[in-house]
Amino acid sequence: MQIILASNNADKLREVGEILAPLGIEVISQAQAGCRFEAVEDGATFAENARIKARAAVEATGRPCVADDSGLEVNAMDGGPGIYSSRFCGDRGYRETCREIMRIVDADPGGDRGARFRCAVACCFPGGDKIDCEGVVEGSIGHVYEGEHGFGYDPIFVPEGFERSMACLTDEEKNKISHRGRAFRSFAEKLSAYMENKGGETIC
Ligand code: ITT
Repeated sequence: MQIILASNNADKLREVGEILAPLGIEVISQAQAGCRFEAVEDGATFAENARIKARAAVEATGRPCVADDSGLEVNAMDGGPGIYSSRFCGDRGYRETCREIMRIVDADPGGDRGARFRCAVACCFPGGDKIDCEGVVEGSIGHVYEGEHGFGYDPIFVPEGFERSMACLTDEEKNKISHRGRAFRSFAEKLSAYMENKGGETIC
């Protein structure tokens, strides 16, 4: 089975491909499906933004599409940057943005370093059906910027039960515990139940 990921983020595409491949689902990007566009993510939640991206891709391709809206929630930033994770970085790059988050958290020595990555997945079908899932990984903001794997905020996020940042994990290790891994494995289960209900017809 093949499904379109409504994303322009090559790192996400790689991770989602690796998560879903063992479950028999091949992921292609909206660009590979022949459309290049950026949906306006003006929702108030991760779930709303994921839905906006998936719907826009369904309208452009006429095929079922899945989208991921994700980000980092930092307790010392009242849950920010949250849905603004990408915009908070802007053009300055993730190394500088990560350092800014560390400065904010370090400003209160002994304060709350808690944080989490959240990922909302929305799959939309041309007929109007939808599947929604969410995955979370709890952790904390590290004291150092470290690691070469992953992307975005991984170098400053230390998952619960680990000593080092998410960027020190290989893709395979990250996918086992990550917000995205959890959300897309749950999506794969719901998709398979949905297809059984539809009588096993090929929908993707
Ligand atoms: P698309 O909307 O095209 O999918 P995007 O990068 O803009 O790509 P989001 O709107 O979901 O995606 O923004 C999520 C941002 O949150 C992303 O750019 C990263 O900076 C950060 N983020 C999400 N998942 C992450 C992960 O697994 N590791 C590190 N940072 C992550």
